[in-house]
Amino acid sequence: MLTVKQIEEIREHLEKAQNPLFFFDNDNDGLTSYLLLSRFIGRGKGVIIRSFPELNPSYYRKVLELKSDYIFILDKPAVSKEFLEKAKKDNIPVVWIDHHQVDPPEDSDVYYYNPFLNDKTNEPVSYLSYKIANRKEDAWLAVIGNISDCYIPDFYPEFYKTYPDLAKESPKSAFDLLYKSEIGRIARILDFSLKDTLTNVVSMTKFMMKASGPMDILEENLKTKQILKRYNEINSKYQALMEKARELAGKKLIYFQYGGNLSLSGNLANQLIYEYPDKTAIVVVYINGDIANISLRGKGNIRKLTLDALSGIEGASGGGHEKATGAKMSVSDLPRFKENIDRLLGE
Ligand SMILES: [Mn+2]
Repeated sequence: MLTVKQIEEIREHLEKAQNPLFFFDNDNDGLTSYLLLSRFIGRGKGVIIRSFPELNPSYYRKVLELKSDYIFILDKPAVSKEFLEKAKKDNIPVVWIDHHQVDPPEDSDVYYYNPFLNDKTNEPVSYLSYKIANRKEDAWLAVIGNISDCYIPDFYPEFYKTYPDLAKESPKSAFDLLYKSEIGRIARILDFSLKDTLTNVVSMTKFMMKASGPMDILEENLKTKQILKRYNEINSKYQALMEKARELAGKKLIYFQYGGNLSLSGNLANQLIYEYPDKTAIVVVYINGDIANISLRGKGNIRKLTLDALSGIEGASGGGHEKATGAKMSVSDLPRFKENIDRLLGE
């Protein structure tokens, strides 16, 4: 966890910022972190990060365009040096809050916060953001971000008291809520709406900035129409992919590969490990052009497995948490990667 002093420091940065720009990871943890912090100060613009694995320097354009005086980076494990240098040159403070298992940035001028560096814990950034903002009325947003990142927060019982119809009194796990409750369905709706066009993501975040509770998302009206439409479209494709992936379940491994223009590998990998908790490894490969983006889950040390399977593959990158990682490589290296996985699992 972050220390009380660190939480207070972040609060001070937020209060100082007159026109902050929040760059957030393109998932529910990133989204709700941005919403929690921005709702707390009642100002700030948000930009979803779609570059992987780094926050690209091209995103700096937004800082100039919006004349931001502060940069917050949420739930992104890597930021390009060039981006940080540009901010430094323009004298714009960078506050970077993350929870991945990574080394701190080399540049000591960055205000960097990561619970992993304190005590090896990795509470979601939306959990940290909730503790920073400390607005009880926004607990539902934090719960959405937390369960999407496989975490049940200590304030869950209070949330349950407010919204008993949307949740479970004693969930078996965070994913039990994500896949088997109404608040989980709302989280999945938001997650898929993050995969919409940039214009639609911007209107969704504007809507979410004012939303007063989780039911606002389910209510069909002009503002939610596109969010629900996008969810239904993606969900039907997603369910078809889940069907195919289930058929590939081996003894220790599920190795599933698909293509197209919609990246769902993280979502698929999460649901597969929820449905198949005994598999040593779940590997979901998303192919887009020459690039393969891979999501890995499993019951052992998946971080080690990922890094071992990548060793010797030039230009490949990857990392993440002990139980959940991502990797990226050229499609031509996939056979070698698959071989490595098989060898490491002894299949
Ligand atoms: Mn994330």
